[in-house]
Amino acid sequence: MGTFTMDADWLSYCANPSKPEFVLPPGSVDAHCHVFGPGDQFPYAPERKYTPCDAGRDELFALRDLLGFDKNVVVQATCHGSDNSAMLDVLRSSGDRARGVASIRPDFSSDQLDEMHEAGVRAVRFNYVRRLVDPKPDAYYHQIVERIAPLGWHVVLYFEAADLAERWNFFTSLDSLVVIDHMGRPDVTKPVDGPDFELFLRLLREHENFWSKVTCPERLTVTGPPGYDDVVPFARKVIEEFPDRVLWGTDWPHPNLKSHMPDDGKLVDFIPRIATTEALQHQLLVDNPTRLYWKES
Ligand code: 0GY
Repeated sequence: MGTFTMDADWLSYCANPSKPEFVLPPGSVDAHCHVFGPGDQFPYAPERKYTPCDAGRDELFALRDLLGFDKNVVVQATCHGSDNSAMLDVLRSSGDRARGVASIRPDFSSDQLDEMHEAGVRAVRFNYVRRLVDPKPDAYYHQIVERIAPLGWHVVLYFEAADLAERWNFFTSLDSLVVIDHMGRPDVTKPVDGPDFELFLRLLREHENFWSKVTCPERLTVTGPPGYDDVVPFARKVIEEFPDRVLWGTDWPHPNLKSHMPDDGKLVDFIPRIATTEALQHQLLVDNPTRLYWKES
């Protein structure tokens, strides 16, 4: 077990986030966040592509309470590889207020998967972003799909907009529920009704098992904070067309941001700009994530 030095250009999460003006409805779920380490307790993976600042469960729970969320869905971060210990520790410490999205390998035993399920894991993530992981062939993911089928887990996909056409056949062959991270990372300098984003919308229109996270304005924006105005039409479009298949999350502690680090309170204040009615907000923040992650199993 060693000590780790974060990357020289790493931006740490906002140390003193503001209390949001937007009051989250009771039962709201932060459906996309991570923990990093702490590295001396949960070492970072040798094959990682970045070394972050530590950002552990106590900080995550404090943020949850400050922002007014009731629950978290913790997505295994690539800096921990397929060692899910830090994420599982959050789930086990949460008093049933956290669920997990794991990163697994086909050689995980059934006992290991059962234990993860017991702790609150409900999905696996397939990551196609090359700056985060080395690509794997479809056959590798097919093996994982077979492993998780008996548990009823779903699949979370993280890919760049340009990957969608190339991976279309594999993605649409998945018959589990599938959640796409960050709206498939659209290029928000392009028109919302242009061919690239239309392909993404078509995926959701033609495949009712596909959901989308309407997350990460801070990651997708080109015009920048505080308004993230360029991201608004994209997120609004997805929420209004698929109100019962969208999720929202902070993405705390915001890995690999280079331009700025958001104040998480201000990120919450972004929500009413993209979910513009109380009914849409309730679906996005409460009904959808609760149905997906806290259903009886
Ligand atoms: C995100 C985005 C990123 C990183 C990860 O697991 C990860 O390392 O997801 C990224 O760098 O775009 O969803 O947090």
